[in-house]
Amino acid sequence: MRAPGTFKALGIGLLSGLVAALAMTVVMLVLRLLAGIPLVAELGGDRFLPFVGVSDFLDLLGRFGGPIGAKRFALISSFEGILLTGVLVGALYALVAERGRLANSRRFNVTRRGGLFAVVVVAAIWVVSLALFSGVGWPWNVLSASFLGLPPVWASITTALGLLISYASYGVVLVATYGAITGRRSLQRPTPPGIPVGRRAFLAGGGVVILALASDWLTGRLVSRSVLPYDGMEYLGSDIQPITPNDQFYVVTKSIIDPRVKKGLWRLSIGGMVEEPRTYSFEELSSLPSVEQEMTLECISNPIGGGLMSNAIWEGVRLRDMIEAARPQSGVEDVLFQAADGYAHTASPEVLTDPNALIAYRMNGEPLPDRHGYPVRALVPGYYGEASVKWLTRIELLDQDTKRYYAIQGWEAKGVAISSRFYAPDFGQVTPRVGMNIPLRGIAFSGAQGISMVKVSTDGGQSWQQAEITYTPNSEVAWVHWRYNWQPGSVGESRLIVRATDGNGNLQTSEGSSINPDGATGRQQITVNVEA
Ligand SMILES: Nc1nc2c(c(=O)[nH]1)N[C@H]1C(S)=C(S)[C@@H](COP(=O)(O)O)O[C@H]1N2
Ligand SMILES: [Mo]
Repeated sequence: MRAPGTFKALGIGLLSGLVAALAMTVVMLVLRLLAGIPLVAELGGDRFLPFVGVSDFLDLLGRFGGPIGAKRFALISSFEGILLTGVLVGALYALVAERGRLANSRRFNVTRRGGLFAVVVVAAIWVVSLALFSGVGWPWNVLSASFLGLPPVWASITTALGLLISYASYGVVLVATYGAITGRRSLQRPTPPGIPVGRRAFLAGGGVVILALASDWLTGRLVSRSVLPYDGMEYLGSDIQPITPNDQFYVVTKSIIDPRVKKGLWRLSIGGMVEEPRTYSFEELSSLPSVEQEMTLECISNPIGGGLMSNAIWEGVRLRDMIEAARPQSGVEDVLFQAADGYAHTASPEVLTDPNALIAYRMNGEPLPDRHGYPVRALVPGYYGEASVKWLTRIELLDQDTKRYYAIQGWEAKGVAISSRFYAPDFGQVTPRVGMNIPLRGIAFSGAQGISMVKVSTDGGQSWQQAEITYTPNSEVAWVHWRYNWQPGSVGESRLIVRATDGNGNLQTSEGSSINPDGATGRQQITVNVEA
């Protein structure tokens, strides 16, 4: 008997749910674009990706053809998930609202039961979100990300508020749309007065189209700011410069859309086990005595011969000086670097006294580019790039060993493996011939120990000749460039290998291991065919 009305109500509920979910999507996108409030996809990634082990993580990326495909999928599927949930909740709302309407019909467009249901659902989803994304019951808080660079406490508050506003916009639009379509009367009455339900539903369909277009446009704006065009960009080719130009410096980011920090809102705080916690504005930080220092960064996922390695001259304040000013307590076991994008990494306490550890704000004479951590990043020598936290907002001294993000996944080498590679010539362009003079060029890097020697073999490792160091950096924490003039003596296959020795006399290992999980080791080998 009630079936016809119930079906109609369900249909209107689904439609209203769709309108409301699209409206919420628009609100979320606007909050992300204008206020830097993380999207649910970003919060979810920060919360759960650290718990995916290195192998599963690499499998996952592989399934989407790499990080870029995976990030695009995450963004799109999260919005699909939101729409689906919104539509289903809309149907539930219809069922609840209609029951109330039968009990006390004809009073308002919103039945008391329906209104209560909407409030409870919005509140429940908000509370669940806060429980999931806050630090309550979790080792850390992911609400503290702010893509405008707000300090972590303010970021947590704005993210929590942003979620509430988003969810509330869903609730309000759902109730309003449902009420507007159904009108005052029970759906079981054959002809309610005013505009017929069908026509009102048609108008709501128009709302769907407009909101879908709006969210599509906003998504486009967001995607145009996303990391998709540059994530994982390598510095490769046969023309590797001693100092990598900023726009060619390799890039790795965990984010889908990197921060665009507003310098005026940004602060750097130093806290935890210190006598005098400090907070610096950008002006305060940049008025402290600064140093220029050359340093090479290499990603832990750089394979042998890969281009996830670059070198720059950085300017900034020594971490040591900033920590001294905050007067560290004794018993510090770990140092946490926390960032605006929700990323964090730790380094052991030696970093606090390392003269080469820098809080940097300039890169090759320019302000840090956005994608390299504007306005301020950490540079932690001797570690892979993951420790050099970009968009730095907080440094915390801790009394126990702690892991975050990539380290929880398992990417946690204690030191950088000694590495060397060839970059020239490009054997796709140059055919080696007997008697020709072929300058072999490359780089070598050891993390924090410098490079004392590079040797090259052109016979698959049977004999080794010393290469000439053609570029020596002004610090121990940057790469060298080398050259070896090769004159092929005979026709046929030649296997070229390079190996480096660090400043402490340690030889680059010949033992090959993949990047998973401690970074690649081994020696690059290139097989070329010598012609007559
Ligand atoms: N805030 C933040 N810092 C970060 C990352 C990140 O995703 N977010 N990625 C890390 C990783 S894995 C690497 S290899 C380096 C890369 O620095 P670059 O992009 O400036 O070359 O930044 C590190 N710092
Ligand atoms: Mo990395």
